[in-house]
Amino acid sequence: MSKSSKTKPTKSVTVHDQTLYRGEGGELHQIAGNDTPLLTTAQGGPVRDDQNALRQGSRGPLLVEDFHFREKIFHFDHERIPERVVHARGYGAHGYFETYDSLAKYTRADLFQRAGEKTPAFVRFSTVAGSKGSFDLARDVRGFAVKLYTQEGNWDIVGNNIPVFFIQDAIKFPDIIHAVKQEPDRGFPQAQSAHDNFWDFITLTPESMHMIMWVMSDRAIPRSFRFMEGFGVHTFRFINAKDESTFVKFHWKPKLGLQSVVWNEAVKINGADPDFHRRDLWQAIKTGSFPEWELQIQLFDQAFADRFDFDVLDATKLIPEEVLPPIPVGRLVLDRMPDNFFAETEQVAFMTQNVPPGIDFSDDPLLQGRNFSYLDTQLKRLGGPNFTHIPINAPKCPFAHFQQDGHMAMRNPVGRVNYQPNSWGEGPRESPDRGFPTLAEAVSGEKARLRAESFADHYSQARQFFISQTSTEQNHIAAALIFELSKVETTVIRERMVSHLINIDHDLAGSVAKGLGLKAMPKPADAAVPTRQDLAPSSALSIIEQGPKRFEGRKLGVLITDGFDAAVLKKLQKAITAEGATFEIIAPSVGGAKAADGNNFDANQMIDGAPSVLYDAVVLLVSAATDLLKNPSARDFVADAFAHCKIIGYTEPALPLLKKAGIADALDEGVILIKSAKDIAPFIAQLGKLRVWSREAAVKNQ
Ligand code: HDE
Repeated sequence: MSKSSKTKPTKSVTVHDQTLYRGEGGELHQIAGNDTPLLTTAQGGPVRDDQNALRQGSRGPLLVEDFHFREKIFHFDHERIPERVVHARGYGAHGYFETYDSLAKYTRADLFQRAGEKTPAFVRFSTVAGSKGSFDLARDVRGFAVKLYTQEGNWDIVGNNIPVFFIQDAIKFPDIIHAVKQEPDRGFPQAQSAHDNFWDFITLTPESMHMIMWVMSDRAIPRSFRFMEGFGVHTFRFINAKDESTFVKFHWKPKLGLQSVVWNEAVKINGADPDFHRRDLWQAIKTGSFPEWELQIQLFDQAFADRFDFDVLDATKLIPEEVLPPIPVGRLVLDRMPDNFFAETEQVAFMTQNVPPGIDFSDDPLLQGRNFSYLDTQLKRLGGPNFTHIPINAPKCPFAHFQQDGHMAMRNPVGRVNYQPNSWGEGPRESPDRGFPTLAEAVSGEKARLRAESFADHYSQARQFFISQTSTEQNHIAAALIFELSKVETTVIRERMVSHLINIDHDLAGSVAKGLGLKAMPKPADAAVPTRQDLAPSSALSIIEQGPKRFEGRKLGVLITDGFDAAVLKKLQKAITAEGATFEIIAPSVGGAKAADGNNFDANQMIDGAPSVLYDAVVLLVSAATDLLKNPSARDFVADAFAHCKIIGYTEPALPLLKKAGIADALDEGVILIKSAKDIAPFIAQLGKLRVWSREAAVKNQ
């Protein structure tokens, strides 16, 4: 054996409180001491050297007998499981659901029987189209999947942040998903719907028009998971102890109100912090600001379903909250991040068919198709039928069955009995009283591939959604359509979309046609049913109307430079904390800045790494703008905050920076001078507005 292949300890050193020794090649080895666990192989064998593979001679080939190297690399090579075919990028958290009052009148579901009952929960938020490593601020639907570990088994409400869907029949799901994902020949675009295949499919599928209005609205670019609604989408059923059924729709309402970003901001956030939504949820939970949603339900009977304007089994329709006001029944609180992302968030398996006794399905053909689909996807992703043995998927109530064996079986039965009925008087048995009751619904009809006539109106609710928006939000929808369609290379597809828009709203169609530079207006698309003009606007559909009116849960960015007024900063910090909001200090370097009183304040971010898109409002707490004027990041910081209609606080010496950003002549009520600490209170009072939307038109005309 050559001398250099030995790894005898030569000299011990201490690094970060750990005793290490240097091998002969100079490399550092960790020594397992009394407090440090010994590194072993997966088989438990102690490892002597984890820095060098076994080789012949110091510069020779590696040896096959190195079982430690082989096992380590083998395991690494198999670390990935297939990402979800949809909703691949997601982020989850633990929490609980608390029931307000008994709903025994409507459902026998155990979790709704007792006021104050707490049910453990795991929630995963996601985008739909992008891969696992894609950015958070894609224009996309957000998944809002809730797993409730009830005393009668897991209940998964696998919903979205939009209450309707693109298609009416599950058989079209592979088509819509193929169309939105990367085009198969070129492998792009990633996490974007702005391309020909998507708009080709959409414009050939009029049933998607209602959903498209939502996806082109700011709902598809939420500011945070914490500020978005969740919806069960389909009509479900409650079943009570007398086997009586009531239809039900589920809505999650964020306690902090709704908020989205603007498109230009979304594009920039994706560059500045692709994990913006993940970081936001992580920080909120880690700092004890636990996000909360209220569960509200729309309850109705068959008579309501019969007289309602649309078919309640059609997932492209909603029931306006003004028509059927939702009832608050409980709250969902997220208070704990997973210990391990892979084990929990990646391996969690949601399935629409997971419902406890007291919840039942409707005949919505999309829901029925989903109930069939989700088991397959778990088998593919998690590698075998025992995915309920993974702790995140295991029920938290007593359970017993005769399923056995299979890949990676972790819970193995003991004893002789693995079937029933048996003569040994052992093992679980079914219970007609306590088991899951399926509603004895009478169904009839011929087998056929059919779409009900009652599903045929594709434009009326798309129109209702559009007319329910504030003018700011309507402008955003038009701009989104123009942006997306401008990326579509085939003119006829652009025209086809405008022909659908004519059936939704003439003015919208006109703006989009103009924005796309169409030479002539196309003919309206053929409509199976003419668009209804009589549906009343519903303010529940507008984000701005459902805004928070307070700054709680939001984030202020404070830019400081040497010589700033520490008293103002301290008062600002105190006031923001009292609002339940957070702040970050930004300085030319992360080392911070020295206040006029001589004290140094560390920064959380340096200006080049913290564009204003990362904040809900900003303050320019500077004593002299001289150095900032030379820094393009500082100029963009201000110009973007203004263009994105944010509230800006500034000190007088910051004026040259406002000028440099081109906004000094356009100051409005959202740009607020802070002369001293006593100006903080009026500034904070403005923050609840979140945005000065009237500025948007001014910015356009600048
Ligand atoms: Fe899903 N969907 N989906 N979906 N879906 C999946 O299941 C599917 C639909 C939704 O965070 C997959 O575990 C079909 C509507 C969410 O893990 C897959 C149809 C709604 C999530 C699947 C739909 C959703 C999924 C992929 C058409 C809103 C992420 C990985 C009938 C109400 C859950 C997985 C998580 C995930 C199938 C339509 C929501 C392939 C066939 C409508 C939030 O099984």
